[in-house]
Amino acid sequence: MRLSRFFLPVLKETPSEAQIASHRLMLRAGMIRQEAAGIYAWLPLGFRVLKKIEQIVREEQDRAGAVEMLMPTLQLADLWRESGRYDGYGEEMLRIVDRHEREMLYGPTNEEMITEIFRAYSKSYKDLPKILYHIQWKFRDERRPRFGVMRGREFLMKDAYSFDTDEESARKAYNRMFVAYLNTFARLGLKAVPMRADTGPIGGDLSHEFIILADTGESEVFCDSALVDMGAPGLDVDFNGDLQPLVDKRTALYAATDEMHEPERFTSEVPADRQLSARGIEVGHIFYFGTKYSEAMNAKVAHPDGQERPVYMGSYGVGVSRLMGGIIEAHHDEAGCIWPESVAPFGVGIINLKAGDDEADAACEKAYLALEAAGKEPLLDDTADRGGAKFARMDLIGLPYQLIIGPRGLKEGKAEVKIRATGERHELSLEDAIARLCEGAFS
Ligand code: 5CA
Repeated sequence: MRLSRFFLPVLKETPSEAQIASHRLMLRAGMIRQEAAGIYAWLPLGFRVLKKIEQIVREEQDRAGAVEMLMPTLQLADLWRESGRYDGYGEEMLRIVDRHEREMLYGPTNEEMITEIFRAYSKSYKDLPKILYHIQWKFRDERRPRFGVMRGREFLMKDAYSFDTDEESARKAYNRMFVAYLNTFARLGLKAVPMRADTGPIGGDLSHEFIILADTGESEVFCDSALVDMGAPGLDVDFNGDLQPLVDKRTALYAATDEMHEPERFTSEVPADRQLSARGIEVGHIFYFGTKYSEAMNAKVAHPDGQERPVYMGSYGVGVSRLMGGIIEAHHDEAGCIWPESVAPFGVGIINLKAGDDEADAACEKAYLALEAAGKEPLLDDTADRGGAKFARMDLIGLPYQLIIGPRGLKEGKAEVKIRATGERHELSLEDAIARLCEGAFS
């Protein structure tokens, strides 16, 4: 992409309404624009990151054996009357009436709809187990939308739903999602800690929130610090094998959100130097709720003995749009964002220090085409702005690598590579710089 053609409305001033770094940086770097309280337009730079996050979430769901589909945002109120949640959900639900006076709502979650779809087609134990998911916009009329995309009213969620014949098999689905989440968040450059959590309006008796630690997080959490540095299981884990040991290894250590916190257990079980009480951002939440919805909505399958019984279910959410705020909270400095390579909107920023100079233009063009062909998604700053403005903007948008090309360096055949995360600079021949960036040699 050439910056002269792109749409990157960078703000000079720090917007006064933004209280946390990720919100400030997303506004300043022209990633989002607020259209109403808690409702955002995703500008091109932000949209690119959102798509990358979404894709990683998708790949790890697929790897764990979940199957993607897409359900609508609008739902019939009657569906929610079947489960008994229509009245109980309260003011957070955005209720809509269509031209035929039919009561509808903008979905805050999809347990009812997926249960309705499942029961329409699946009648036998032979159809199970199944995990279905979609990545779709949700609406919750939060009383206090704040911190930008962290607590929005309209937000993008991945929600998966599992269907099993019994509790033991449902537990395996829960474990699959548990492990998939650890791998997902690690790929996004995050250390997410699974914590025992309250089930709230989703219901059920087993639930974990996945929390990334950040001072600006909305949740208060308590955990054994050893959990924070425990790595993810890794992409080679066998999802058909026994995942229980991987889950047990993590759930054996104390970790709880404030609703589930037991101060006495915490101080007696966790060695004093590992007692971590901190704030965190909830980026995922998984629930096992057995037959809560299947019983209410009559979603049954015939078992081998010919008896029909309600299916055992769980639901598994990831806050896809919230993750973008979470990633920035974890990866930024005074100058701007520092994207992990896996979600960076572009891979390399090429700065032409003198657009209009034939030699500089030709060198930038050469680098641009080579990086583009190598799949590195370059962003070429070919604007007429001053060098200082270009450096500041490139730091602000936080691409992992910068390739700086100007007439002075070119006289000696040189260009500069800057690593955004460390500030490290390498002076190289233009050819070497291009070749090494194409190879990913600085990763
Ligand atoms: N049906 C279940 C799981 S699929 C469910 O809705 N779970 S949830 O309520 O915990 O939401 C799942 C995830 O969505 C949360 O972990 C959080 O990361 C994200 N989320 C929830 N509310 C918001 C919000 N207002 N703004 C941004 N993200 C949100």
